[in-house]
Amino acid sequence: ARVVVLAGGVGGSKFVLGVRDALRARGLADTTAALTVVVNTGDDLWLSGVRLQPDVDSITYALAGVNNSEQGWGRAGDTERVNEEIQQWGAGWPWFTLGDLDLGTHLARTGWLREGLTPTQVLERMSARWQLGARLLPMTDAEVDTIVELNDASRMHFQEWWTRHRARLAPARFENPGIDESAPAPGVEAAIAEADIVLLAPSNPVVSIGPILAVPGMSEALRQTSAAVVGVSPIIGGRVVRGMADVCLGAIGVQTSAAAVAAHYGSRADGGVLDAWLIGEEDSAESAAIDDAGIRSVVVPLWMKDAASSAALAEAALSAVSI
Ligand code: GDP
Ligand code: FO1
Ligand code: CA
Repeated sequence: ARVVVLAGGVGGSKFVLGVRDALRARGLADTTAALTVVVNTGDDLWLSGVRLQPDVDSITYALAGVNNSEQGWGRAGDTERVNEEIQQWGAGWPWFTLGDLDLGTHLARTGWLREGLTPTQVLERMSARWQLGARLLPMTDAEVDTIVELNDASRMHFQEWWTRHRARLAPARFENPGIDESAPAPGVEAAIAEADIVLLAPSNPVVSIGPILAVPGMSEALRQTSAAVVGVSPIIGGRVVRGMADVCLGAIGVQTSAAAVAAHYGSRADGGVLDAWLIGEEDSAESAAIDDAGIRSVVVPLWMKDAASSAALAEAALSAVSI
């Protein structure tokens, strides 16, 4: 089976680990050729002269088994010596920590970008260090950081809004400057076209899946593929289980419910991107509304609390259609 997953950081990486395990359980010894992950690069940023790609790194580190799983970003066992020095210089952001090992990644990446490699080529190089069991592609090679506009029309980088202000400043809207002129990274459209199934990870619908779908050509690729498109709800029991995705949803006028997010993505039969939508038992009362919107709802346990539950969720997504 050729599987494509669209994914952000924390929810994305837990789900992608589950998909890799589910494919292995189906008897695929080497999952690299079978599993392509299209990763959100909308929350990337320049800081202290280096390019950060939080979601790309979360997924890479998680697949390599070197991630800090409590934190959800960064490396396990990292130290902060260089960060303290950056702060002493008054550089960087006092509310944003760059771990020493993590900085090694950013320096390597930035060096390669400066030498002229594209983000796709850089990610290919970085993927080669470990046996990831997946091919990772950035959603686009263009730089399309996310900017948050507040009600008073002031603007700031998404990372400042999210990590410094913890999403407590009401957002009026999210923008990805340059995204309208961007294109899917090389290989993305072909992977979607040739897939047997495309999965939307339970990632933030606004700032993780949103930017991926906003890359011109991406939604069309999802609508045109002969593969089924199956999404997994990041909302369980009417709540975001972690993070501040509810604040993001509010800014685009979408309720924090499994059915509202499904309706936001829309039915593929009706100009949207979904054929099926996995929701939790907690939200099973919303099944009818989802089915009525032309999206087949499937009720499964949605909690990814360990490797086994993540793999079970991924297997449920894979078997939501016959592949
Ligand atoms: P980020 O880029 O690090 O913010 O991570 P993502 O966008 O990939 O995922 C964040 C979302 O993951 C959150 O909004 C949660 O709703 C969702 N999430 C986290 N843990 C779980 C889980 O165990 N199950 C499900 N279904 N969703 C989860
Ligand atoms: N998130 C934080 O809440 N605080 C941090 O200091 C922080 C540092 C950081 C460094 C590198 C990286 O790749 C990610 C980092 N994150 C940090 C996480 C991250 O930026 C956000 O959680 C996501 O972008 C939101 O999706
Ligand atoms: Ca993210």
